[in-house]
Amino acid sequence: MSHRLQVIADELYRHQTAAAELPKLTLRYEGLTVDDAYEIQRLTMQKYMDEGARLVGWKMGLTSKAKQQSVGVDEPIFGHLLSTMELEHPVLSVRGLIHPRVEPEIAFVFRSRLAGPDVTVRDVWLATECVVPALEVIDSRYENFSFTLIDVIADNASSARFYLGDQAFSPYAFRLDEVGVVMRLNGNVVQTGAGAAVLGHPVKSVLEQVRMLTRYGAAIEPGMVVLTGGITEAIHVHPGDRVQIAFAGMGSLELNVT
Ligand code: 0L1
Ligand code: MG
Repeated sequence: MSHRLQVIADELYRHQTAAAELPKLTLRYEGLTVDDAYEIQRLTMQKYMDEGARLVGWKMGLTSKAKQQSVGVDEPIFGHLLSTMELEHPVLSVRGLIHPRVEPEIAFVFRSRLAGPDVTVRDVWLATECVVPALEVIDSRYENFSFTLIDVIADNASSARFYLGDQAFSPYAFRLDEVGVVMRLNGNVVQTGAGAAVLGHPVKSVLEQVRMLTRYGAAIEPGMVVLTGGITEAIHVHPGDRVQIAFAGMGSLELNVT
């Protein structure tokens, strides 16, 4: 393990836990690669796990064309989901966050392990226990939410919090690419979208997740959750805001921001 990557991971951990912005790593450290960025992410997450957090799943990011274009890439990224990031109730405290944004997602929960380069869509369905309406709170630790691909991977793909709805659904109940989503902020419609925004179909995002994890020697383990990616753009939230997300056929989530 490179000393330089550990130094960067320590710096990111300090900024994440202090909710303090930092300038892009790529402005200050030359020659960082995508593999370096995933190693920085892993080392940073390991520090939380050393403090008692558990790895409960993975998140896919940059899964829509719009988001990929905004960062100038044509591939998704992934991050860790830790037990300390999960909201038990749909209440988001902005304490400990810098400039949080909320996005609607479809989560998969797994009954069996998925690993290896040859996993197929059929394997994903067979391994899936249920799907759940979800939301992710992203909070880039970089100044002005400005970063390159390498910066955002190192910063755990901007993930900060997540919430899973109470009601789980069979993955066979309806077409996930046709699930329509309407997001309201304080009663006003601010975003609309459909599951197809996520790499054409959220199941493809899980497949991509397994392939990327395989490259880094990891897997989807039984009981894990995967957030498949934002169905709409993320919206900025502030104390006092109320976010309602209606998932057609999957019920609604309501998040109060304090
Ligand atoms: O979950 C996501 O797609 C976010 C990935 C990072 C990009 C951002 O922070 O906007
Ligand atoms: Mg997301």
